[in-house]
Amino acid sequence: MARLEQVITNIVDIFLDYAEDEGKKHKLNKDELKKVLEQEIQSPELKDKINAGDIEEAMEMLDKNHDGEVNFREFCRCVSVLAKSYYQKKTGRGGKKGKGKEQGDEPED
Ligand SMILES: [Ca+2]
Ligand SMILES: [Ca+2]
Repeated sequence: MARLEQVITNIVDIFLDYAEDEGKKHKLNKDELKKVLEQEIQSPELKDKINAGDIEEAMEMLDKNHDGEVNFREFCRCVSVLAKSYYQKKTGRGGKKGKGKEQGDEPED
């Protein structure tokens, strides 16, 4: 399978694996969320981004519609936050509002 396809199917499969564990089959409750964050994210930096150390705070941050659970849309947002944070770390971009170097307009990539 192509790399991006793998990523896509992984995101869906991981979500469902944990979401189907208990309660509503297509939502992560607090316990399920805790397990995903514990088992599927190892890097302390990424964990920090979503407050994975404190499940109450992580849930607060991810549960945008405040129903007490993380649905797939909310989970995708979480993955996206993590991907952006990794991207910033890797490229040094997109973090703060860019000052841009003095008139340096040459493309670098
Ligand atoms: Ca569930
Ligand atoms: Ca929710």
